[in-house]
Amino acid sequence: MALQVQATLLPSALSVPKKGNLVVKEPAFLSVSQKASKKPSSLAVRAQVATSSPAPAVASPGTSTAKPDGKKTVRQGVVVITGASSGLGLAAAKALSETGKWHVVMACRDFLKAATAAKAAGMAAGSYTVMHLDLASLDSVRQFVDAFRRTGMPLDSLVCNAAIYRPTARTPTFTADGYEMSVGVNHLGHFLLARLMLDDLTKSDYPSRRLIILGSITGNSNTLAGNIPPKAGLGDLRGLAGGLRGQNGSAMIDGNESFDGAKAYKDSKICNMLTMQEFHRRFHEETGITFASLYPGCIATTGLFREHIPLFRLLFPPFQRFVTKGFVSEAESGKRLAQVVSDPSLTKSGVYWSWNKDSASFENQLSQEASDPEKARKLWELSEKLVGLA
Ligand code: LMG
Ligand code: NDP
Ligand code: PMR
Repeated sequence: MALQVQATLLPSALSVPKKGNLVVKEPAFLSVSQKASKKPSSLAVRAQVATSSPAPAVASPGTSTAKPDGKKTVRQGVVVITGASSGLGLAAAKALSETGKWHVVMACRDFLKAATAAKAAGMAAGSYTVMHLDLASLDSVRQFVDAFRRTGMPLDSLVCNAAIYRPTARTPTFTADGYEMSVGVNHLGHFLLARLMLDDLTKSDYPSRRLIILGSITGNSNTLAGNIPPKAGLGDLRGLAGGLRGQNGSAMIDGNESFDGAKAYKDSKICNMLTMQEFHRRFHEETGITFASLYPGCIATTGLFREHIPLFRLLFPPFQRFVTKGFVSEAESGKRLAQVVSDPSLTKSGVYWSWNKDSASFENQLSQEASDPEKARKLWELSEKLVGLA
């Protein structure tokens, strides 16, 4: 039976609770392993839960272990990165796994793509685990959280990185729950994930626990890039309040009748940056968790632009490299995100990090709208309703 198969795939050092609320209905993530099992490759066998042996050195959640010489070493941290199958997420997963200090849980919608990407990137077996997460389905988000908890791993850092961008779309597409796809995946799926996993972060005994949500320059109208049309803007959030459903109302957050895929993405990035700050206001003092966002630079070569017209995809990297000089490589952006996850100098909470020309990090200024506390509160409350938390 699927659940038993899953259990046998767990690294030996991890345990599955003997009883407890195992999901009766077969969770969506298991169907991936069924699909995977048609292909009897080693990747397919690894599908699902935990990858690779040796098991992650995180089974006993003690903060530190005393060495014979009396010095204490911090245990390996566990970081969950959504959308780690390509671009920034993959580069950060690789950078963190290479330090040996982190076990990376790659939370991805396409299990085989993620497993193949990790191998192709040269990530060492045992340094990562691939798990299924489709942010376009709130059920999948909940199932991911259950599945993660059943591995027994602690959660020390969560990176909400996945995103989709539909630059030329003039009609909306929808998530399983009926919300416009860009905001549904980039904001609402992550909002639910982060809210649920806040508990896990709170329980962690790791010295610095962090929740990181990717922002972007294009959501900030205090920059040139943020003024390229279509400009981001949430208005009074009436479209979100109406449920972002195209048929019975607007699919745009601001309630505009006509759909614009590029704007929907930029709007979702404002939501990401507002959400980070609202988390900070509500939970930083109480939990000590660091909440942060960042603009990693313009990573013009990633899969984010896959739906853009071919001419754009051809010209965008040289344009950013030579004209705006905002270009960064995937590897460099991965190092930047890895810093926000683990650098001891980046523990300040509520910060939107950026990097200067010398690749030095600094606390950047958000636009007025992306730092409006009233809007953040309203966004939080509306989002809670849409994901079923209120
Ligand atoms: C919207 O258009 C679409 O409507 C929407 O559907 C969606 O796709 C959205 O964000 C995505 O884009 C927005 C944009 C389209 O419209 C505008 O920006 C309006 C202004 C248009 C002005 C275009 C002029 C182009 C001139 C570029 C140079 C500006 C440089 C300023 C700084 C100068 C410093 C010296 O705009 C576009 O799509 C334009 C395409 C942008 C990407 C490619 C631009 C190529 C420019 C030249 C490439 C050079 C290659 C490098 C060579 C370097 C050699 C040293
Ligand atoms: P990529 O397209 O390379 O990576 C996006 C990742 O998100 C992929 O792994 C993709 O999975 C995953 N994803 C998409 N939809 C879902 C879903 N429904 N459920 C789970 N995962 C999903 O883009 P980038 O690496 O460029 O983007 C990463 C982050 O960086 C985004 O948050 C983006 O907004 C941000 N960013 C990017 C910039 C850039 O210049 N590229 C600039 C500023 C911010 P799959 O591989 O299966 O498609
Ligand atoms: Mg933009 C001045 C610097 C600068 C920077 C740092 C970016 C980043 N861009 C800049 C300028 C310009 N861009 C200018 C002058 C133009 C007009 C030619 C321009 C156009 C442009 C387009 C059409 N830029 C884009 C697009 C996209 O489709 C990208 C987008 O908006 O995605 C939402 C994009 C981006 N520019 C950036 C960055 C980082 C992006 C990727 C978007 C993101 O993830 O936020």
